[in-house]
Amino acid sequence: MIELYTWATPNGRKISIMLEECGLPYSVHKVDITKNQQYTPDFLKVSPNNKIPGIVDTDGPGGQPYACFESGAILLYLADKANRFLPADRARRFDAIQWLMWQMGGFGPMLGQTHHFVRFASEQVPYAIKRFSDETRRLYGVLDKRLGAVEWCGGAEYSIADIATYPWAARHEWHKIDLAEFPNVRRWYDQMGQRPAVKKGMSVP
Ligand SMILES: N[C@@H](CCC(=O)N[C@@H](CS)C(=O)NCC(=O)O)C(=O)O
Repeated sequence: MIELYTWATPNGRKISIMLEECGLPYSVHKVDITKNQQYTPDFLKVSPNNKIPGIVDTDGPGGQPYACFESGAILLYLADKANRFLPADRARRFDAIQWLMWQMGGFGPMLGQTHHFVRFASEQVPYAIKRFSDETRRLYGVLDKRLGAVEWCGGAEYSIADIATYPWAARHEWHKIDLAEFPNVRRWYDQMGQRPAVKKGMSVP
């Protein structure tokens, strides 16, 4: 059983989508980050960086419970456990891992900063809004080029790179991106949205 500690955010939903795709049994523990529940001592044992998502696999390596934090590491852990959504071929596997890292390092943190300065900041900071909005748009351009060349983010196969990227693209209205300007992203986004596991995972918690 996977104990999933999560909230209704893109990073949390990566993991619920993955668990649905893999058909792994899991139970959901809500960590309300608007009420600072990410700082409770019990949650910090799972995720010492006080951020969701985190998991505990009650049947981890050696049959022992195993805790894991950082959504990219959790996706790799679950892909390894289920032997799914990461190609066996080494070149293809590392293609998928590269795009997973691209999401973790760029198409996530930068979009998150755009959300902060466009939607939540207590004061208008035009420099920051421009900096992060420009970077968001640049990243959509990179993704659009990639998806014009291959079907899925990682290459020919659906992988954890797609699962990591989709919940962030699903917030395109928050970062004021019109998908009509990125037709290859639009094609991929619609394909992703039709997958039953994606639909289910996006509604957790
Ligand atoms: N790099 C981390 C980022 C996780 C993250 O930013 N989580 C946010 C919600 S999407 C959070 O828990 N924020 C609470 C806080 O910053 O206190 C990952 O991918 O798991």
